[in-house]
Amino acid sequence: MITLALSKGRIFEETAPLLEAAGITCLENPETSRKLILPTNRENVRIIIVRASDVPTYVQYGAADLGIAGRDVLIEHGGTGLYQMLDLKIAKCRMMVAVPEGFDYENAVRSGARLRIATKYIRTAREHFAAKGVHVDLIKLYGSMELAPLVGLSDAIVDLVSSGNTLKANHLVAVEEIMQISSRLVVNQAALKLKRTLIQPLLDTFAKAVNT
Ligand code: PRT
Ligand code: MG
Repeated sequence: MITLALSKGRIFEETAPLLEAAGITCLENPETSRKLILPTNRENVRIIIVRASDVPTYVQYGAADLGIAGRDVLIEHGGTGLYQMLDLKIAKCRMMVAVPEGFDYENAVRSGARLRIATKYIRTAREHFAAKGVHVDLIKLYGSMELAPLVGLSDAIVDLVSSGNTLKANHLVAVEEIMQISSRLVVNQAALKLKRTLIQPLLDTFAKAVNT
């Protein structure tokens, strides 16, 4: 049996066609089903539905053999116990620094001001500003970072941007790109050795599906 950890929403939706290419169909819709372990048409493959940021943890401990998670999530997790096998080029977005319209970010950076940054991505933000030599106070949030500068919790945010509509609706502007994000297939290191005959064909079809 191989177990694949996915989060519902965009990652599940964008993974489904790759799974189809590998001949795997999930037999239940995670958006409507309350089940957390979903069967597939292949009796030796099952899918577990977990929170996006929990995917690497399930794979790290071998509770799932494989998982799909954003580069953002993998960086925050640290990658212990994981092989990062494949960039699936799905769920693409950019990790950005954003500030309220009218806030002079360049000037704040140049003048050496200490910046308060609200983010869910503490590790990524810390490394980014350390590399720039900017002093920051990081404020950890779990969601809706966009609100923080509007109510005076922070000067800026570090968050993911795809269409840019959320920033625009909240009168924020992106001022710096930290990195490009896409989702990666990760594999438990022990599972890759012990279940190679089951896992390798899946990796091969995924790789082929990504590049077509
Ligand atoms: O939602 P939940 O709190 O359970 O967890 P999650 O937000 O981590 O999960 P999910 O399913 O929303 O995101 C899973 C992965 O999708 C992330 O880890 C990213 O790698 C990737 N991804 C791609 C995104 C986006 N695009 C994205 N736009 N994740 C989040 N967003 C959010 C962003 O944080 C912001 O609030 O969408 C908003 C901005 O979108 P635009 O289109 O208005 O710019
Ligand atoms: Mg989300």
